[in-house]
Amino acid sequence: MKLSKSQPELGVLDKDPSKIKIALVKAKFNYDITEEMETVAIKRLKELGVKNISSYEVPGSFEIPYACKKISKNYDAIIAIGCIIEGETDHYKFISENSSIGIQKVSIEEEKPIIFAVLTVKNHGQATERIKNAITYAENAVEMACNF
Ligand code: DLZ
Repeated sequence: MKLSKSQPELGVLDKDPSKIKIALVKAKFNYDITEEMETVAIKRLKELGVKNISSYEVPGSFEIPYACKKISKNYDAIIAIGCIIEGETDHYKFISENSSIGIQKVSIEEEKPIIFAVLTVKNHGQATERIKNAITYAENAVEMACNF
């Protein structure tokens, strides 16, 4: 049986991926997850022909929108990587809401594609299972940078 894919293959690209500039902004909180996601994303970007790749680190997912705003003019797309694990306090809610809304706000304000690669999960196991999603996030960044 053929497994269904959540997304179709990367379509036609209007630009050559070797000409685009991509930045990754990665939260250090839950570093074992975010570092691995960064590695997976960079590998996929290189497979797709992207040559100009820069990485930035911020303390946690809450700081991602600000960093994206500061660097956005220098890149064709940004991949925002974070991992927010639900705890026993409301911190999870505040960080995930502000991170997601902040990223979208910066993306629209700066007219820059920012890929939302921030995991919001209940536990470490769920986060580990989703590290591979970074492949799709890399593809999303290339598609948006090349076609818009
Ligand atoms: C403080 C905090 C907590 C409790 N949990 C997370 C998390 O699960 N994921 C994440 O990326 N960051 C977390 N942080 C850190 C905040 O994002 C932020 O760095 C601090 O509140 C300082 O502004």
